[in-house]
Amino acid sequence: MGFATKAIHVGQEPDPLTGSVTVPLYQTSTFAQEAIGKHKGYEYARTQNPTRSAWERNMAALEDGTDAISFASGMAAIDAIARLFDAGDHVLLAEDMYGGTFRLFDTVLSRHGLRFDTVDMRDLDAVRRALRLDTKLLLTETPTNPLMTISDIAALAEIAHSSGALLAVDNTFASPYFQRPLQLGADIVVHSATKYLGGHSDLVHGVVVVRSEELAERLHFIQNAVGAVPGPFDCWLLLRSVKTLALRMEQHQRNALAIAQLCSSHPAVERVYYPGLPSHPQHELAARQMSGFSGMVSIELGSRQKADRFIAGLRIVTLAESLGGVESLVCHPATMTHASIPEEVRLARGITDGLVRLSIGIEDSADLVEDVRDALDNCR
Ligand code: P1T
Repeated sequence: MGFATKAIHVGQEPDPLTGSVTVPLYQTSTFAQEAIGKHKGYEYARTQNPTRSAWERNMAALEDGTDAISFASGMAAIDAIARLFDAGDHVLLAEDMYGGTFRLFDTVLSRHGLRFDTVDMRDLDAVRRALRLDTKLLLTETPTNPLMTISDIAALAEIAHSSGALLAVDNTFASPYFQRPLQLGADIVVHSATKYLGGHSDLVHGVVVVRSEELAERLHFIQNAVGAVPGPFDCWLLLRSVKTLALRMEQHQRNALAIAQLCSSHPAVERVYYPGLPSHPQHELAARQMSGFSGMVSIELGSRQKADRFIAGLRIVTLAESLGGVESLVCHPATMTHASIPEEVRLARGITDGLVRLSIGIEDSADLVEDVRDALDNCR
């Protein structure tokens, strides 16, 4: 079955009771039981909810996994992955990733005894050197937020497995439409479903997908025991959103390429980060492991003053955190999404005061090109 067919039909079969072609919204906290210990498989909505189960079945199919486990946010999903491990275990994190993920390990999980190091996941020798006997997990993002670096998923899976560790990939930027890490050897995929999966900037949600029954069982246990579960309405919205994921991703990509090309030839831009450009240092790897390059473009303008002028000059693209929605957004990573990273670390990684990140939406391409061109002209 093709991706778009799966997105529309898996877990989304007509309701056997009424024929409703959309999955019913079970907005309930609990389920009536016939007698003590006699029920229809649903007891309490933290543990199971039929709308949530339908969404998890759908998501498992989209990532070519066997099971999905959903959470109240992307951060809750990443936290659940970390809870698979014990105090004293060691995790290798990608150097360049969402600031909130770094903050979770740095300020919360490390207090509970989980140890971690960061490493440039592009450098496979550095990854091998950073492995320790007690390393249990490699967690990478690809493309990364906000510098669009690419991790070689198959190579990292081999390195992780050769030392008995698991590989988890945050697939938020690519979406399962353009990249399926489980097929490339990863053990765990995680998404901030707030982004492309939700697609309309109207919900916060996270989801983990696996292909091992044992991992699925342990993650469902954590989901229920910790309780960072999503509400059924958000799961219902996601079932609706993914029906158009394939169409949306094509348009995100088309528009992003147009913007990346414009920025590449505009004198106000010092550097463009977009894996779909042949000039991206890892374009070949991206083309090998992704079927498209998604809708995120970062640009280096050289100074905070120019970034301010660029952002002030935009009329359609809105200044806001987040990404992956139908509307184009712009963000200043240094003061917004990556503000929790110490300044010297941030600057060393290239997240400068002149870096601006664009989440290119699905508006008319010509309108976006005009908006970004005018704003770039404004900041010279
Ligand atoms: O916001 P939340 O749904 O909890 O997801 C966290 C998260 C995880 N992984 C990646 C790659 C992310 O980009 C995010 C959230 N990112 C933003 C809010 C942002 O603007 O980059």
